[in-house]
Amino acid sequence: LHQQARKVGLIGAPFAKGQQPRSGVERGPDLIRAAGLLHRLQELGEEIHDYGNLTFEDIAEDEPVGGVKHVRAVGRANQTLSEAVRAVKMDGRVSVMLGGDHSLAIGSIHGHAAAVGQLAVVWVDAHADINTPLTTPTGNIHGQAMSYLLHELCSKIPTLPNFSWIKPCVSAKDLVYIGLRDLDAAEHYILKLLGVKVFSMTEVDRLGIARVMEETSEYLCARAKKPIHLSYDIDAIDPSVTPATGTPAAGGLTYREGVYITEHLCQTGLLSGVDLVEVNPFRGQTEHAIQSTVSTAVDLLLGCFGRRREGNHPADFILPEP
Ligand code: HAR
Ligand code: MN
Ligand code: MN
Repeated sequence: LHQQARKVGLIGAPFAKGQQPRSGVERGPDLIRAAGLLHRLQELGEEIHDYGNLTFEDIAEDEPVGGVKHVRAVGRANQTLSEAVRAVKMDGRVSVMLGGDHSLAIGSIHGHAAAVGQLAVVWVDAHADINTPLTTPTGNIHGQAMSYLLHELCSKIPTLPNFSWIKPCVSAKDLVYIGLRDLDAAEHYILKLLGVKVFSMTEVDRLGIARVMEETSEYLCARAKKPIHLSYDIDAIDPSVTPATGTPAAGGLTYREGVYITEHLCQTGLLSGVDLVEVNPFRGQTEHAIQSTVSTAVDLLLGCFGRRREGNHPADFILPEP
């Protein structure tokens, strides 16, 4: 019943330049820590090391490139993050990256793959974040992260300053999306073109989350059991539960569906890297709205590391005798 203790490495990435102006999402890592994440992971028996927050270089001249914003800063920040995640993986730990905005998935997934080789990626999000720099309607790189990582899209990606270190490292067949409900036409076209496995909110409604997760793990493990990278955007959850995020989208996952995803992936024993991104306290209207968002983020992470709603107990639990 009790999961084997894992070694976990926590990286804070207080970075906001993948997402328009500087606007609060850089507070995510400290807020999630302040909600007791480390202590609660330790209670689950995990051996956790906090590598602290990364510091990111300020780049003075960072004019948009073909409409894409903060290209140089995002490129450099993700290079730093990629190295940090790679080091955590080399230490034999499951990497946990607290964002920051979702552009950070570029570095997190890149560094994970650099350490362990081929990955399966489970991307839980209202959005597909697969615009290319040439299709982006906003210029925000958090809406493009996956496009830089896929082998199948590399011919569609122009040369960008500070992006030359990126090597595409994920195959379209090793990617599963869950929770989608707000896509641009180009994104929808790309997903169909590449035949990416998608469980949009429609499939969650039709199949139920248990079947979605069974099909996800069957699909990803059909060929080989690759280590799983879970990239969890808090906006996948319904904004009634997690309102403090930059681009909320109605009709999201319930708290229970959101947690079920993490419980299921934990039980595969293949979870090797996790991102928890887009928690933005400045977007919460009330203190309660912020707390609900942050505590949900913590519960999602706990689900990844063995917390069960049925309860848990340590492997060496001894019942006291009178
Ligand atoms: N699709 C839009 C874009 O490319 C919006 C992206 C949304 N923001 C996110 N991503 N939080 O998950 O800009
Ligand atoms: Mn996202
Ligand atoms: Mn999103």
